[in-house]
Amino acid sequence: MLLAIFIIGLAATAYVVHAATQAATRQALEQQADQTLRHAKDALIGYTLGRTTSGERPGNMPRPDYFASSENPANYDGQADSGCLDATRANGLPLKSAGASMRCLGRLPWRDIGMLSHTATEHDPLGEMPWYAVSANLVDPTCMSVINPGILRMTYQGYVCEGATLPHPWLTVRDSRGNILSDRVAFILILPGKPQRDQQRPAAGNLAGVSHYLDTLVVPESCLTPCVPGTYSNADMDNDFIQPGPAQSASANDRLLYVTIDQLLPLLERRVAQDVRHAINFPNIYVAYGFRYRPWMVPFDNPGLWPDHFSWTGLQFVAKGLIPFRVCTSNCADLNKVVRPRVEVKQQVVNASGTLAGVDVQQYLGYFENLDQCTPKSLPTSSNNNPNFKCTATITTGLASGVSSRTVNIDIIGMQKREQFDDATVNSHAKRIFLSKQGSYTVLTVADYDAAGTKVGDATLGTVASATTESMLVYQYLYPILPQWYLDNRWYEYMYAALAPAYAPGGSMDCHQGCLSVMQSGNVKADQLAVVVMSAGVALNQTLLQSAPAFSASNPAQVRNSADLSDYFDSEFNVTDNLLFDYQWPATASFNDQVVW
Ligand SMILES: [Ca+2]
Ligand SMILES: [Ca+2]
Ligand SMILES: [Ca+2]
Ligand SMILES: [Ca+2]
Repeated sequence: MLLAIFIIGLAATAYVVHAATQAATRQALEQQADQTLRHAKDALIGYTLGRTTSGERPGNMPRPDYFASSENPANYDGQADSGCLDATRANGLPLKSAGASMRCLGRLPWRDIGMLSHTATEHDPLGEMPWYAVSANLVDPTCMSVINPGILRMTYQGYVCEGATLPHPWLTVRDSRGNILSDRVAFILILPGKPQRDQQRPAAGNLAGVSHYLDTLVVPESCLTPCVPGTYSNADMDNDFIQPGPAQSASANDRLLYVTIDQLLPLLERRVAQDVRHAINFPNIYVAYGFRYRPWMVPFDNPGLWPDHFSWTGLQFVAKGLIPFRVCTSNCADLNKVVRPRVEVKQQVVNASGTLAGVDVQQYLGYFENLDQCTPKSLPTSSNNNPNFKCTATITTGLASGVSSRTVNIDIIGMQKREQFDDATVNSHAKRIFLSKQGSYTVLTVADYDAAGTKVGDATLGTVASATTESMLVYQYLYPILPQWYLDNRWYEYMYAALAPAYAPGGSMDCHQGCLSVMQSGNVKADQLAVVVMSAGVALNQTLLQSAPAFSASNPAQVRNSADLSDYFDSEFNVTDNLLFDYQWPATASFNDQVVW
């Protein structure tokens, strides 16, 4: 009897231990699955925020990877394929890259998004590699030609390209009883899990399509309310997805993680604001030229009139306002060079001796231009001063026999400056300063030295004879450089910047003269700032400045485009003329200004 009780007790303990082990194993697998999904989500967001190479833009999402006949051979290689599924065809193939029936649902292009640690095989029998559904709005730049916060107020009313409405719907995700969790989903990651019912995933030959990974779920008429009875499939290309519950895992085991466009867009907006801040701060790299102050902004105007209205700004500059910019698509590093001397000598008097006799001394003028080794002794800031430019270099290769080093100096003193401004247009927002020769000056000296340091030859390009054109040209770009996608996607309609008095052109760079501060919930979050960039976010129904009951979705507080700052920014600090700015993250229904510094 005792023995029997002991055995029963042992069996019961074993059962409890077994059940506990099973539960722990299941929990560990679920945690692993969620980690895979989160990892994929982070990689996807990082990828889309970083799409800045030529022809791309932040916000474009990758297309999925299919077992597609357009590839040779068809494969699941982790790379995006040339289009998306076609909902008008039974298996969705062949792929299409435009049109109303485009459905972007396939295997995660893990290789493209840099998720290199993944080990799932191409046929993935255990369903460890996420599938990926993305709204066609984010993979169709021809139709969705602009991605900026304005798309959050656009609705889908049928397939229209480049209109005032969305070309494609956002995706819908439902809970296990068919209730809509969100119908504004940008993308979904779906871990398929092991095969269900008659799903088959052969290792060779024709690898299986979406219906062998993603499941169908029936929500019965007898479902617990609130619920929406029906048959839901994650494989049927209807932009509508369902998350099976734990109780349904015997028939449907897909595991979903989704990101709405309302979550994705603020990340994108913050990234762009950071790019703008970086562009405004370009003088930072010219500290050696004494050029640390930041460029002026231009007066706030109706941003919807930009960029055509850019020229209206003429030469008006202010410390707070819209951001004048210059678009650059290639060789961008060359555009904001503060000083770029180009010496154009019409006649020269060369006196050369020793090893330099007979050498074409004038070639060194071009040498300095290429190496950009000129340093101004005084940076021109007014129209009548006389800046002095000086360049020095030592050359140790390609020299004559017996010469160990050759020093080259350009020293031009007493240049007379006159300014000329380019017309401000979309493609050229530059200030140029021309320096004209006046009189005769020492321009170039060259000297050769042997190994012992003894001078063995020298040359002087002693004077610049009278010439009718400028003999020296200095480019001094004042506008931040921003990429083509910034212009094309009209981000300038959202961006606004403030410049601390201490860092405005000519400022002391001493915060006693006035710097900027960012506040969070009444406390200082950051101070002593030279520049603050704000992005307005999408127009809100109510703001901290304009709240209920006067304002609502049908009578929104903010209407764009507008010449009124309170149609863009949402708090007292952010619209008034002071040195303080309000920051909140994440955004709320009444405050969505993004502030970066
Ligand atoms: Ca493929
Ligand atoms: Ca599944
Ligand atoms: Ca569906
Ligand atoms: Ca706002």
